[in-house]
Amino acid sequence: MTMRSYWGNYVARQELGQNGLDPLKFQDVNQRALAACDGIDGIVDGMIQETRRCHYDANGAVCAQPGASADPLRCLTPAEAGVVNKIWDRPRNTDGSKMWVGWELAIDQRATISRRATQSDRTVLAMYRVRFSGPA
Ligand SMILES: [Ca+2]
Repeated sequence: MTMRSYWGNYVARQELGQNGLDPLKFQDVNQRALAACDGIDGIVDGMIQETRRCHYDANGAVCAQPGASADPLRCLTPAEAGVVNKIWDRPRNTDGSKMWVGWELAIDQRATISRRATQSDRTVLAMYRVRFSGPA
C-alpha cells in the first residue's frame, strides 16, 4: 500500500464510517476521471500526465448524473463523491497548503481502497488523526 492509499482509506472511514468507500465505486470514478482527462496531455494512453489540468469532479459520478454509471453498485452518493474529491485533493497542512506537491489530482487507475484496515493502516490512520484532529 502506498501513502496515497492510506490517505484514501483514512478519508473514507472518517467521513463514511467503518465500511469506508466500496472499492468498486472508487475504481469506477477513477476510470471516469481518467477517461475525461487522459487526452489532455495529447496522448490517450491510460495515463494523465497533466494532472494539474484535469478538473474532473467526482460529483459527475453521482447516481443519476449524466455520465455516471447506471449501476447502483458503481455510481456514488453525494457524500461518497465528496470523499473522492477530498481523496484526490490530498491532505492539507493546517495552513491550507497541500502536504504533497506534485499530483494536483491524485487519480490513479491502480488506486486502491480497502474495507479492512491492516495493522499498518491503523498506524498510519492514527498518525493522520493526530495530525489533523490533534491528539485524542
Ligand atoms: Ca494521457
